[in-house]
Amino acid sequence: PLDISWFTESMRAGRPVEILDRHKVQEQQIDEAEVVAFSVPSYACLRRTTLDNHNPVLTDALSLLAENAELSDEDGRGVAFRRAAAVLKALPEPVTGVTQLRGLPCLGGHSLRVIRDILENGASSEVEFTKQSERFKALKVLTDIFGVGAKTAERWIRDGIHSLHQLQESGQTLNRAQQAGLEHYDDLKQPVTKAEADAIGEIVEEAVVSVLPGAQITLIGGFRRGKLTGHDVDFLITHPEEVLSLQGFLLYQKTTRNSYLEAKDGPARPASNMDRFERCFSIFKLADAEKRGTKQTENTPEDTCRLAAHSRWRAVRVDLVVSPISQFAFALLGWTGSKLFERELRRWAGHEKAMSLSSHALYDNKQGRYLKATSEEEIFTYLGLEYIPPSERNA
Ligand code: DCT
Ligand code: MG
Repeated sequence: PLDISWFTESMRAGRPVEILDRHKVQEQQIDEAEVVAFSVPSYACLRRTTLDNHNPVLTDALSLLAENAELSDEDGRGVAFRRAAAVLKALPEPVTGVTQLRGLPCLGGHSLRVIRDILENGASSEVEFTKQSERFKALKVLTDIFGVGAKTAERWIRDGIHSLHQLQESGQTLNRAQQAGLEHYDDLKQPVTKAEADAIGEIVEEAVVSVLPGAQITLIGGFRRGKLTGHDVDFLITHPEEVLSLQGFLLYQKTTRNSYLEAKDGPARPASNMDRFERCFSIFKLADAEKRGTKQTENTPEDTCRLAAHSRWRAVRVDLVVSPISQFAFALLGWTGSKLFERELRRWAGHEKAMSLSSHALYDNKQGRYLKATSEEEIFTYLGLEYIPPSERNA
């Protein structure tokens, strides 16, 4: 009989991928000796996914279809493509034929068709068609505006607006976020570098600590997972209620209050999708590197005008999340990402452990109580998972 202990062992250990090497296969005299098979656990939170992706062409194609589905209000299809892409990201080497994918989880007929198309013809007709489609291009351009979601873009497209120029000419009323988004469109489309993230981190830290001595500022999101660029910079600030004194640095800000009350709220899963942190989506004004050399102090309105007129700076999306100390570990785990890794953690908690995990707390449905944690490691332990460091959460 086929010895699969290597597989069950790695499943138990939560180890990602075990490659069935050719020699082992030949020893076992399996017919498909030429096929290198992969195996991957189906929950992304059982896998270690680094940034070292061996199948970028395939994962880019599936991610594009995921994005198109998400922009078209087809979240189910979006998640299916995201899961398929994430499985390929976890493979230890490039896929060369679809037979290698036999038995892998999360690869439905649709995703397999796309993969086969690319492996056999060099491209997927569906992906190429989507990329060229006027609708997809318009959805992309419009949702790239800070403050514009899929629903708004959809409405504008129905009104015949497909480009920024048409939007500006249309006389549509834009809210403050969208006005700022349009104004800084080109800047915000430029990826943010780690150096820029660090520079912003220093400014945020100084501002926060001056108001809240002892506050903790942690870089979260993609940069915490080791990414070198991002679409924004995400920070977790551990302190309950104070308003940040970043006037002069923020070109746009919108804060939401933390309305989470453990005692009153019952299970951790919030009623709406929106996490109930005090949160500030902002557009940050970051001076060019040479300007940053000198210590930045708070800008007066005159400074801001002068800076705008004479010196060079760029706008950067900055997402500030504030959490009370008691929720720190949950916020850290919940905001480090990737989005799919987070989704899979919550699915694992709910389906396999009868627990509700959010960015605020972990609730054990069987015991009927909240489980306290002060570190991410403790939360993984409660969930019966091997600890996965941020750099391996890039599902
Ligand atoms: N997050 C999540 N679910 C969402 C949105 C966000 O779990 N619907 C979490 C996971 C990542 C973190 O918040 C920050 O979000 P983004 O900045 O959108 O993601 P990112 O991984 O930091 O990507 P990028 O590097 O492009 O900023
Ligand atoms: Mg981010």
